[in-house]
Amino acid sequence: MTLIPKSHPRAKSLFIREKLVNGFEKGLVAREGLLAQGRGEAFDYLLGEKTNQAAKRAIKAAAAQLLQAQRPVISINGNVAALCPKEIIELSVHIKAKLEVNLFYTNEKRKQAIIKVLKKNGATEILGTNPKNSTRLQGIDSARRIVDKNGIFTADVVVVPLEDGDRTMALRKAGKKVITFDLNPLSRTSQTANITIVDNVTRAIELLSSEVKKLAGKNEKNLQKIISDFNNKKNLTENIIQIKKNLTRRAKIA
Ligand code: PTJ
Repeated sequence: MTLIPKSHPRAKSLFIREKLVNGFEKGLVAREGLLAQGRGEAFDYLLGEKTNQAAKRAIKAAAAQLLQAQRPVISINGNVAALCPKEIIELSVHIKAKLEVNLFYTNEKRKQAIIKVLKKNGATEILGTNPKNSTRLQGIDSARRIVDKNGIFTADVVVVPLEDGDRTMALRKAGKKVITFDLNPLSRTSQTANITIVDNVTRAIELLSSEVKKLAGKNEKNLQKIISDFNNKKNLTENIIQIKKNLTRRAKIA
């Protein structure tokens, strides 16, 4: 473990990186997960490493969507298990969502390590672990096509943090609402999800739980209005404009 001085101007980002590297060393994260983190860091840097207004709006819409869901499921991959296992489980408790381990770079040993971490952090039921309950989601070639009959397959709303491109489209085609956390507003997942939270999952996940608690008392009509007032394309464009502004500002300083 590297010692990161708290006074370092980018200490928070370096702590996130450290969590991911620790997760890799514990066998939770795929090697490719380190590359995904690098890509995320680049976008986080360009976005100013903070939760912007567009992300806050997406978080509110996601909270409303999750409170309306009948069968919500949170999909867990290696990066998420390393970065925020406790916070993901807390969210699942607030919205009564099932947790399903679903890996792109499938590997039984890694899956078991992820399950262990989730259990250590309080998860009681974890789907995606019993081959007898598995089935295929149409329209994907990767290992992500194998899903749990009682989980993602029958879910109405699926949360897919840090996702690769194909599955979001397949989930949409299967009639599901998709919520993602993705720092890259240009990614296929960002562009095809119903609600894209363009923020670091480590910052946004707790904000989402807080928003769920805030909106929990709202009636169906109010929740529906929050969802229909939200425009994902417009929100993504705002993030792209934000990146452009930050780049221009930095170019002027240089
Ligand atoms: O554990 P597995 O096998 O399921 O694999 C997980 C990874 C993440 C390796 C896999 O899904 C993958 O390769 O994803 P991609 O295609 O690299 O996409 C990940 C997206 O998440 C990219 O657009 C990144 O910018 C973004 N990202 C990376 N870190 C974060 C992030 N978004 C939010 N918060 C982060 N911390």
